[in-house]
Amino acid sequence: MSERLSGRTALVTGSAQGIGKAIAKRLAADGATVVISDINAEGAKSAAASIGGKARAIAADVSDPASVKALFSELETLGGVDILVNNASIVPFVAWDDVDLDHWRKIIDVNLTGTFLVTRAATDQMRAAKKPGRVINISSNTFFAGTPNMAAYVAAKGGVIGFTRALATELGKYNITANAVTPGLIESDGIKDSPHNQAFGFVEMLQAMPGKGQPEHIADVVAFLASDDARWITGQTLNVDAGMVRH
Ligand code: NAD
Ligand code: 4PL
Repeated sequence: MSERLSGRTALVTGSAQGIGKAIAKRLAADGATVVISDINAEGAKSAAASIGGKARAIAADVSDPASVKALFSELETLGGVDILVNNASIVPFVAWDDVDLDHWRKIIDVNLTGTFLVTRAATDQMRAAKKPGRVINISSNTFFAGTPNMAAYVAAKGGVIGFTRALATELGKYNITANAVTPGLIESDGIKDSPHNQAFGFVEMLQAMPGKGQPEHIADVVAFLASDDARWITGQTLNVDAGMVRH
């Protein structure tokens, strides 16, 4: 087993289940100490227990500034973070006629503002410690495809890509890179329990390669972006969807 991330601490938000959990597992396999953070405290604990070793759980709501502050006070006692993966998100399936201001605000708050809040705290900590750092933001290929039933989500995920580009510019001089990953439809825990689960047939028809996207397909790419091999990549958006969209 490769130990390319040994000595590094990674925070993965929204990692009690799904893609985030697979990312945490893969970073731990590469030797990182991983912090599983999620609004679901019990889920975070069991995910950390399932990974074992150097994994630990700290509950937090990425959209709540006080909760993010508490998370980073606790992370400070662990020596801070080297790798941040902004993965926490609500993945809605809401018909356009039901997209009202409350829904819009909630999705922007968690999926875009949550990414800002956690990134603000993490990169301030990296800079104070004079450590090189990695920020990896999980966006979505729905930003390219304009996927139906998720207008607020698509807007938030586009915002995440824009933020990533600006962040790369702001933080390059501190040796902190910022990149985004855009998964296509992935058979995660959340997707299996949602109407999106019905879309695999259609999505597979558009993919260049057959098969259902799995959390590990994303986790392996995130681990590469977190590794030294990716040290000259910043401000980029890496699309990981078996060729469903080509941009
Ligand atoms: P999921 O619903 O299975 O897991 C999301 C996790 O985020 C859950 O554990 C949930 O509790 C947590 N979460 C939600 N709100 C939170 C908050 N305010 N604070 C902290 N944690 C919170 O989702 P998934 O399918 O694994 O998606 C993971 C990421 O990948 C998301 O950013 C999603 O937008 C993105 N993505 C998913 C797909 C897909 O098809 N599964 C495709 C493209 C992008
Ligand atoms: C192609 O990010 O990328 C459904 C649900 N279909 O959340 C996503 C595709 C969904 C996606 C996504």
